[in-house]
Amino acid sequence: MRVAPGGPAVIQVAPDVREALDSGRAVVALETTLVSHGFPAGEGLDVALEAERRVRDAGAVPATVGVLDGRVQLGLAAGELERFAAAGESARKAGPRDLAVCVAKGVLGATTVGGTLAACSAAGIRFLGTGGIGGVHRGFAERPDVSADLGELARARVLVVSSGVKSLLDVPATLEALEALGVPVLGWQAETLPLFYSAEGGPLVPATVATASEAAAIARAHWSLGRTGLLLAHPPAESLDVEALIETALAQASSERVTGQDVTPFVLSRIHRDTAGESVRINKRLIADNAALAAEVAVAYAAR
Ligand code: PSU
Ligand code: MN
Repeated sequence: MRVAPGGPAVIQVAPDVREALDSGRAVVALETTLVSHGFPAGEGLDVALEAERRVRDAGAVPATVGVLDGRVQLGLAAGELERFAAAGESARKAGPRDLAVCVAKGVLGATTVGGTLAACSAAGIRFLGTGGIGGVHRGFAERPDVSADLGELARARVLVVSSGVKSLLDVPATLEALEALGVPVLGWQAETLPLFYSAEGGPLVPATVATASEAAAIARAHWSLGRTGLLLAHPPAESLDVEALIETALAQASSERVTGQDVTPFVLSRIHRDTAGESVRINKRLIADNAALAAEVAVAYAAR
């Protein structure tokens, strides 16, 4: 093994990703929390591979991010990706605060959107696709819980494509927080923010975009003016109303004293269980569609 002077590199970029970045070609980052924690055991790998495939089909290079063997890796080999899927809940959910701990302790860290954004900033990747970002949790006035996804979106110069904010959160409060942080929120051919599993019923977005090149132009203008990320909200192609299930699952989480980083995986797993696979199917589809849209925008951005 070759070790750089001063010790092994904390951040490692896969050769195909490095080459694409160096030649100004489109790169899309993907996260691993959804691979390890977002789906029933054994299903995460397919989700990850399908997202990578959709990124490639759209003409970009996927860089799936995770922490393993003491390094933050951007661009995972199939065998590495498999480790995140196989680990499931035993992989550490790695937000921005957890990256260094995972590196130094050699712990397998499945990066959240926030953790992935931090890695993107370090490596110069500008686009990320995911299912739904984290945000301000319901009941935040009694128990403050705000996802580090928001703080990192305020720092990273990255455009994130998601089906809005996960609807187990307080969606209007999250939109307000994004405004306070100066993060542009763009509705993809839509005037409202999607609610993750459903396209309709969310608050109005401040701006709508019609094409990938328009989204790329806004990102370019924003980055030349400011320093934050952007959220491109992509309504899911199919909708499922899970509000009643969310309320039940949140009540259960609170009575079982599930808190902090465990809340989101707990609620998602209840929804997946109680919809007999429908929510899993919709969640898989929207992740793949968001990866493809992120790639389209990345390609448009690289084209000029
Ligand atoms: N999208 C999905 N499933 C997920 C997530 C996104 O379809 O599990 C993950 C993302 O990694 C996001 C995290 O960053 O959920 C938010 O967790 P928290 O609310 O604890 O910040
Ligand atoms: Mn939290």
